[in-house]
Amino acid sequence: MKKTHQRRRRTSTLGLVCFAFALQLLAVSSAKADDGYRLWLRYDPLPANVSKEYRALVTSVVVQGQSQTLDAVRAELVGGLTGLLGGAVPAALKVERDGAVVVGTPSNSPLVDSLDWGRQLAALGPEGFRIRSARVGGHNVTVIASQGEVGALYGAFHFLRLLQTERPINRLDVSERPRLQLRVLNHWDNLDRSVERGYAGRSLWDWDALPQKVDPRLVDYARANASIGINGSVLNNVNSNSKSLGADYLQKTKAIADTFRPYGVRVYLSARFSAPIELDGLKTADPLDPEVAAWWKRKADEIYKLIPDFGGFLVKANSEGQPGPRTYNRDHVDGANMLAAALAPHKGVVIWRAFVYDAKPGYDRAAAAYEQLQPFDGKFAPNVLLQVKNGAIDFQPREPFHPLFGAMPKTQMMLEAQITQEYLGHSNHLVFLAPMWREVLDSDTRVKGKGSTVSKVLDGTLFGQKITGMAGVANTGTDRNWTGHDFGQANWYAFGRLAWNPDAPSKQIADEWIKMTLTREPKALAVVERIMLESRGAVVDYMTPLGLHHIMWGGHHYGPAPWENKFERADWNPVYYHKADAAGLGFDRTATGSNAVAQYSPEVRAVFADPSAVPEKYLLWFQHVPWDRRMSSGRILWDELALHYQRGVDWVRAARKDWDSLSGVIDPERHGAVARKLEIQERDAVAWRDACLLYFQTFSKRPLPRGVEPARKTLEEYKAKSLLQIDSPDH
Ligand code: GCW
Repeated sequence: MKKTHQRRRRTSTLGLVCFAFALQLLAVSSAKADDGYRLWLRYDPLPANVSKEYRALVTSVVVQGQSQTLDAVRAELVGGLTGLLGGAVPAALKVERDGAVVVGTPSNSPLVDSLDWGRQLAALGPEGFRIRSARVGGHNVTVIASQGEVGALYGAFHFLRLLQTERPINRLDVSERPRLQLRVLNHWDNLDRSVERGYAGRSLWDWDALPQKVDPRLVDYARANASIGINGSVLNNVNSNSKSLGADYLQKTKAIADTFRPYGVRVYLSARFSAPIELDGLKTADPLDPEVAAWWKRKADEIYKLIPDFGGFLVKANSEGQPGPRTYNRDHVDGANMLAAALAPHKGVVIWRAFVYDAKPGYDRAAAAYEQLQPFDGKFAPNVLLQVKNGAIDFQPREPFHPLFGAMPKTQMMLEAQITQEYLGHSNHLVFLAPMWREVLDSDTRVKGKGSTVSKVLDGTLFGQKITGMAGVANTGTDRNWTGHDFGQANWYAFGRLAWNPDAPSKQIADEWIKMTLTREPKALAVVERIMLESRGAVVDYMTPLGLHHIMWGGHHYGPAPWENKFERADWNPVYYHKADAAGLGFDRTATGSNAVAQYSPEVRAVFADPSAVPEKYLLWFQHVPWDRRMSSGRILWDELALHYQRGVDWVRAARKDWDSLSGVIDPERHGAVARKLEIQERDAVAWRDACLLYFQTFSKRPLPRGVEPARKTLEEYKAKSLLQIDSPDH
């Protein structure tokens, strides 16, 4: 009896010691833990030797003038610099010593005005800025100046980025202006706070609590956007509910717009074409009906009374069941121009989506948007932009550039990129999307000779369009780290940087983001950068190599299902896209097939249609080729395909090892979270390889080449459950 008691006492002492130790551990690790909320605006202290140098150059923040935007500039700089330099950098009213950071516009800052930079600043526009090391009042200072307050804010973020990325700031002479005007996030957020294709929690907009209560998080959302130059946000899903345009919801939207305004983020709404019927009982939404046009005019007036800087309407018309002008036997121009007329007096724009395709038997979906819209070139009103997805199908891991780019020289065209990873492993896969967007932006349409790149179509260099822009379907939600996967933040960041400068290199974007967000330790930086830059190629390898596309599972598009053929619409089924048969694989879009290649300029068409010239990365997108077609490696198609899948799997395994090696460098919370996601990514990559190869093998009837691992499960097993139905730590 006594013995037992003693033993128990000993155990409990041991227990206490363990508990204390655990507490200590927790204290140590939680000091370093990071939940990712701060994104790339962390402002943790720089290494002592670095901050010492900066300290001499940065001693105070002088923002003259008063406005919400200027308050934001002051707060960001004081907070950011104080954090980075590990000691107070106070706000001051005037330049009292060396190291002042003077920020403002000529009209709100006498100091900036005294520099006489009016001409240069005018050339950079209200969103552009100039940062220069200068002498003011006998002191060495840094001046951040712009014609507009938002430009000054952008300049402040740029300056902070220089410090965050440890760049020299002693002899600054920077001039920047955004290359595209509308740099807009598209939120596919529904009014019930679900997010279509959202994988990071719920919608950030709490419609029930609005307008009385505005979540303070929305300020951080706006700050984050401003820090990368995003200046617009379409709040609601393009599959839209007319309620968003009702009087009560407009009050809520106004509250959001008021919150975003100091940060230069303008609010837009997706407009449901049938809203006049649904909200006010009109008999029709026919765009040529005068009552309908008058209704939209009144609606626009109502909106601008509440939100004077409202951006405009985004419209998904006559696509996937959405109403539109064609419902009334009118065309896209009738619809877009009617809305444009309502917005024009207020300087608003209509962003008309080009994602349109019909359910016609035997046609090629990839050719549909061009067929429907290209004939309208030159017919759209001056305040209409056509928003075109990067490729002709739908945000696949790889698509050749959309044939509409370059094909409508008299139409203002925006690019629609998808930041959220609908087809790229949701928020489970680490995929850095900048290289994918670069591929499209750098694609040469050849319409005006060599060098007629998509980025030149977009920024107006090629055709001189007046309004330019780029949209990104957002990946944000209420998850503490905003994007579900910590690396999803990098895609939000990359979108902003590319919309600002469509020629920005992926490596530079990755480098900035890593330094600001994860680590500046050189070895770790190099490892993470390599993982990021390779990741998109890897996802293409293990999902859809050599031009395959749209072979994802069901409606959720997660995981492989190349066998799927159950949707009543042919073009929603994977078998429609890969066309595997005993003879070979791939969609024939040449003259012997759908001839969609004809939509490209003659030079591009000649390449895509030529079996010996088409880049192998697009081979199965454009051509149906035999299983034993010789590839540039000397291998036959089947072997090459199998080896690509294997290479994708191998990459994920290597990335996991590399990531594990960083465990001491990156805070444990984010390191652990990413490691768990990479585990899922490996599981998924294996499933993709196995399921696709097992299935395609039923046609190719060939053995797996050497170096490709045998499948883990049978084809039947892979067909039985989607990856979303299989338990995994996080999904
Ligand atoms: O990518 C597809 C998605 C739909 C989306 C549609 C579109 C908003 O599967 O969820 O709807 O495209 O872009 O309109």
